[in-house]
Amino acid sequence: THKEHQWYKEAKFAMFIHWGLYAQLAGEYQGQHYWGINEWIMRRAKIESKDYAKLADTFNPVNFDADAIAQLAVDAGMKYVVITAKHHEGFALFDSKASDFNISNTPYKKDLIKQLAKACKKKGLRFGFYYSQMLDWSEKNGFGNDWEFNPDEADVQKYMNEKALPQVKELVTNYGDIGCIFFDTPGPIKHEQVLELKALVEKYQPNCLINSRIGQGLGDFKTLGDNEIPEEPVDGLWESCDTHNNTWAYSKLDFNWKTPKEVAHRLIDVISKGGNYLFNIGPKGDGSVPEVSAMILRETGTWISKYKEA
Ligand code: JFZ
Repeated sequence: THKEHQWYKEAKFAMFIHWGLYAQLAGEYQGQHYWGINEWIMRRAKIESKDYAKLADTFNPVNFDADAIAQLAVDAGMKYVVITAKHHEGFALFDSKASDFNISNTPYKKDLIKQLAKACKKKGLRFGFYYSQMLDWSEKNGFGNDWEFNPDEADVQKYMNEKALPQVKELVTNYGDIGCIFFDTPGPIKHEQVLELKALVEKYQPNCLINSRIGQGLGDFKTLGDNEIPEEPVDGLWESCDTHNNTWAYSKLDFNWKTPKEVAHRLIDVISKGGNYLFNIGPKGDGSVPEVSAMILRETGTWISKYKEA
């Protein structure tokens, strides 16, 4: 199937947003700080799902401002936004009928994906989402929680049928046009299951571009390894995804921010090889964007607009 993809080729620069219950922990659990990727804190601290689920009771990101985030993407010169609709923790940032472990069952209640999809549309940005279609540490039939469940007993097909497929269907039918989907870590999903997932997306969103991490070589564009910039140009549609510091999720202690110059250089490097640069922000537990991320993105936007005028 030929998909309309000129917008993607021309986009060059995009915003990745890693946000979930983990942002409240900000890299710390029971007094211990975990350096590195903090969206993995549930696994690194081996938190049992019933304890981790308590984070939903305190989730109330009153400082989340979808319009401000969309405007920040526009100011930075970005053309699309991809947000984690459900990461490996299993919590859905959208109102899902397929699993109660979602944002409507928190003090915040509101559907965050709906707000952001609307704000992006209003500002002329394409909207996409990240979805962890197999790794799910809150489900015994999901994959990856070997500190609480027995991996040999995981019924992968049951997980797909009861959570992943229904949630992806909700995401591709309830939030308007979806420009792209960033699936992640296909793991042991079989060929026919990947075909089923791809067919579901394309039934409702025929032009939605799907990344290579759907698995089995069935993606429309290639997602390189995290923070990977290729040595040589890469053929076809592709994307490099980059953290701003050392973690996708917010960390209260990781100050190793890339400078505007580093961001601009990595952006130009990726563009020169024909790809898109998907640059990440990790909002705090209260929904606000770390001040340094916002400042550096605005600086990068200023740099790009000067470069374009030159
Ligand atoms: C995955 C996630 O585990 C991580 O939390 C983050 O969301 C990142 C964007 O994606 O991590 C990966 C997945 C695949 C590769 C590297 C990191 N890879 O194929 O090199």
